Amino acid sequence: MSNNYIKEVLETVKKRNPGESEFYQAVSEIFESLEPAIERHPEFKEAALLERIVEPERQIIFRVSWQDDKGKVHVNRGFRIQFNSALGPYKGGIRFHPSVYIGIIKFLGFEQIFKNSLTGLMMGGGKGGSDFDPKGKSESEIMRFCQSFMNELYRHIGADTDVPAGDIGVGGREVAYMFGQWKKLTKLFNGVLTGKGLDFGGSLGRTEATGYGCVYFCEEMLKKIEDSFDGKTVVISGSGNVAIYACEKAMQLGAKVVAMSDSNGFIYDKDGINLDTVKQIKEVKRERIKGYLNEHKSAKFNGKSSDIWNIDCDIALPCATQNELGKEAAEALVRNKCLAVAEGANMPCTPEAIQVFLNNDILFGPGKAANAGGVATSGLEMAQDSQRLTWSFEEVDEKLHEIMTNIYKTVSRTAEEYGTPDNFVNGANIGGFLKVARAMIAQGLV
Ligand code: NDP
Ligand code: 2IT
Repeated sequence: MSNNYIKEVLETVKKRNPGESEFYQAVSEIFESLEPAIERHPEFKEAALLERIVEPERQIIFRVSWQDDKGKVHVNRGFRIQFNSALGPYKGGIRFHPSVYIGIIKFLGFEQIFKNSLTGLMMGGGKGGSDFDPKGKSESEIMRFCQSFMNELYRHIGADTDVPAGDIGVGGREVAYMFGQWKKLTKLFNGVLTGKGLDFGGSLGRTEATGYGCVYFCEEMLKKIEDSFDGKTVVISGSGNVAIYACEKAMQLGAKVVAMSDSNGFIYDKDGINLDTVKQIKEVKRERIKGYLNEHKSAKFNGKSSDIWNIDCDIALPCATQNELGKEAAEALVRNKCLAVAEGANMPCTPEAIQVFLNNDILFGPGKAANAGGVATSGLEMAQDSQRLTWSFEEVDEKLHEIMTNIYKTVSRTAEEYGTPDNFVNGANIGGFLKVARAMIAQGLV
């Protein structure tokens, strides 16, 4: 990168946010793409747009005290980063995972700005979470934690200001507990959270949306090489919300999914994974993926999650967590003649891995485009809540499909317009950025 303005702002980001490696990684990835856009639009530099966009509008960090079933008191840290509201109310999920700290929430919030922009809906970027570890907690401990978390969060959010949803460790169960507490504290029954239960303002299709959307995006990429999911072998990391529904849609389109994982390892079933078993283990029993072998004796288990990428496949969908797919894994995929990689997770591929894909002409769909289906459908849930109406599954799924196709078109067109055809990383970063930048300039210095 040769642009001095971009370099200087990046240097400042490093200095002002020490120790926040994931945030710095997310900013540098986007900045690397922005060079042609910054050069074509001198007004961005004049408006100090990059300096402004990397600084969250508001950062909230709070104490969450809660009691376990034995009466012992625990203290966790809660976060909500209200990053950018140029395009609409702050919007983005909440993550409960012991690794959570400010650097992770800021990386996720930053990505969310551009992802939400790409959906074409009216949503700004935000993210929240806690270093609370839901693993091994009882149902009532989860409920009490969610209530304590909302006891502080409620004063910062609102259906027209900031609308949280799920992410790692936060699904329908946690969203419902948080919604209950929101209602208790504010008396408001509205669309303040998305991913709610279908009986109380949730949208059909939201559960499936991120995984389905990722496959729809990948399908569009495959059309470029006149190919499809039909008959393909697919490897998917993770076995949570995104992974399960990416698997479901890939299978519906005629693919065979042979491997899935969790943080303890991966399963390989050469005949194709039985998704009902995975759903039973993960959605109902909340157990480890290794349990798959109890019902499918011919399947194999490997205790090293990252080795999943050594499996021969045509399509790889990383759907677990950030930086789970590095350079060596990318080289293994290239050796095995993988055709396409679409990121269901946020930033799962390291910059070195992405470079390997781009250098080897592997179709690569970056997360902020490929996994935007989840937040897009959250946007559709907000629309239904505002209307006090619910749409059918087919209607929501059709809109999701259309949004993913449009994102692909934007990303692909922008990549071309800015001189790097088929580089969907540049296409997504520039495509998402331009709209936010224009809106920020139009709205003045506020
Ligand atoms: P879940 O909590 O439902 O599932 C996460 C899955 O990833 C679990 O199988 C988990 O395993 C696995 N995982 C987590 N950390 C690791 C690790 N270090 N190594 C291997 N596996 C790991 O979360 P989601 O499915 O909702 O989220 C997955 C990814 O998708 C995240 O990056 C999230 O930010 C992103 N995303 C989610 C959206 C959504 O709508 N939910 C929307 C867009 C992106 P284990 O149980 O062992 O921890
Ligand atoms: O990363 C993401 O886009 C999400 N976790 C979903 C956010 C949302 O508001 O639905």
